[in-house]
Amino acid sequence: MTSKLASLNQWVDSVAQLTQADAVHWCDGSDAENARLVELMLSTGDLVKLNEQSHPNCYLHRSSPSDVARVEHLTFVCTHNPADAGPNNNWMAPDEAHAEMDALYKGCMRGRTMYVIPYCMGPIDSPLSRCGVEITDSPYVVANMRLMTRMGAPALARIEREGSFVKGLHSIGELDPNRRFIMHFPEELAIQSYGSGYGGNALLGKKCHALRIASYQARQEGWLAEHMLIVGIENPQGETHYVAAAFPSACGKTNLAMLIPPEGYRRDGWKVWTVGDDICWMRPGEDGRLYAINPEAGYFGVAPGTSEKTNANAMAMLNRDAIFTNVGVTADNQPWWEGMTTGEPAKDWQGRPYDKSVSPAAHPNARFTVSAKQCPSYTDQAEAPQGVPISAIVFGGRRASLVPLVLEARDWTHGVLVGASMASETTAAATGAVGVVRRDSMAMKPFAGYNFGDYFAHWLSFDKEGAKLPKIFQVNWFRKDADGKFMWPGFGDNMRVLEWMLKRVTGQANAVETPVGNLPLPSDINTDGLELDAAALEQLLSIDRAGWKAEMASIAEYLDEYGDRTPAALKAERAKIAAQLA
Ligand code: GTP
Ligand code: SPV
Ligand code: MN
Repeated sequence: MTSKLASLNQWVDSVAQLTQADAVHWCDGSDAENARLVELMLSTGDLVKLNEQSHPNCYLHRSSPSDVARVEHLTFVCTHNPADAGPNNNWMAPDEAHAEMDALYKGCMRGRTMYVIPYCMGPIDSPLSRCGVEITDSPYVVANMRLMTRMGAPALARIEREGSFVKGLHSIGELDPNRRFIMHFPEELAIQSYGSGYGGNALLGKKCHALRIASYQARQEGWLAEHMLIVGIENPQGETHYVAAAFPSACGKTNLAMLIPPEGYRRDGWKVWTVGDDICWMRPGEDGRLYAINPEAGYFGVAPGTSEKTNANAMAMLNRDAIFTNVGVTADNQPWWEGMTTGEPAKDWQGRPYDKSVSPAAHPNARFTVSAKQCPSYTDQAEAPQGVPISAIVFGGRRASLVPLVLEARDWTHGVLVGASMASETTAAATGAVGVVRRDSMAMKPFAGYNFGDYFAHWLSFDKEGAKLPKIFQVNWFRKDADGKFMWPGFGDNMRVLEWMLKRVTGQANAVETPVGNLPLPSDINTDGLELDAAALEQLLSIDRAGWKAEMASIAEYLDEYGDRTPAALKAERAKIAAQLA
């Protein structure tokens, strides 16, 4: 097969030539194609079949033990001018990067089939959607891309109509951490990845295209590509407000997107609708509001910690047609991970007999891949070509101290500062130390495809004549007490914080003004049925002025890292707050 687009055919031919692939397979996205790939992977051991009774059509993939997470130190943005990539990215000159990658790709698919995956990020009929083609030698990548994107024939038809697409080339190579690179060429709309089969490194539609390349395009075209969930909150009057929330990797997006409200809320008629759990593309509509789509069609979610208690919606969607990566299994081959409330592990994620003193059953960054439509709280609005209007933007992270449960930014500029100065503890989603607090602006530190200084300016530029921008909030579900325990119950109870935020949007809730933002009084939070003592809530909603003074000094240094590219308005906003705290 070939396509009707000469430029696509030429690129596919040139890659086949370079990689010396044995065969070229154009993916149509059909069930029959998927079934053949699954058979192939079962025969090679790439997949292990899970219990057909409890988990029909579910499979386990055990990755190479040194290929379990994103590799930020091996991820590059290759622009002609290094300053365009910015200090927030690793940079390599495009010529040098191409030479490096061509050497790795040369002959790398000998004996392998090269799969050509046309995909669309976003609903096929949405003007906000964008397409790409990923070439890969990994059937596991094909199976995951089929769940995570609109892949195959309809995407190819759109690509042929539009004539342009993002070119993504991926090979698992030898899965050698010393021969591994994730390269981005935003000026060429191209991605080149080698040596890893892991999600964020290998499913190129996801972080590489929908965040790094898309954020670069979005700046040029006046929209935003963000590491955000999108969730709809329906109140008892039947009105639905959509919230977009940016939390760093493994900091709670999937859980907030699928939240089940506490019993009292459900009785009163509150409902929660899932639009997306990881990526949000937003653009101003004709009425001045921001409209958002979820460019993805599936969830590539963190398994550990997911349970009937924390995320019953996720548990319900994971009992059929799902791929599990690096989880443990029970004696009867059901998937198992830490936090699960039933069953017990027999084998760990590397297939060894489970021994708690050797390894957890699941790798801390074990993941599931599943179609979004299987989530009980999924809404048809996620397919709306025009997107959903956003009423509130939320920034959050893991902060054991300082950051209160919730605060509201005074205005857009203050909100952009709140997002830009976010910090969070690192997690197992990327290789490297876990639990180290680092600045992670808008949860985009690993994902912005250009200089953060320019990115902050782009955010500020949305505040213009006629704009009806969402309110901006900051949350922190992860405050810890002196014993190191989480102070806030989190999960479903986060609904209590969402209610306050949405009532601020509609002018129905109170707030107290402080230099760092507006906070609820404890009495402004609905605590019916909540098991939390009054002193803890008081502490979660208080501002430590000395701590914030130090934070503001540290934020000043951080903003200076981007030199002249940091907008003066952002520095002025920070200076104003610092002066009020002094
Ligand atoms: P990525 O897919 O990596 O972008 O992550 P994510 O932001 O979607 O994170 P996810 O919702 O999967 O949560 C990661 C971990 O945080 C899981 O182990 C959750 O159980 C835990 N978590 C999520 N929400 C809360 C919360 O409100 N409180 C606490 N204490 N833990 C939470
Ligand atoms: C993340 O790390 O933020 C993820 C998983 O959502 S990955 O697709 O690997 O980026
Ligand atoms: Mn993510």
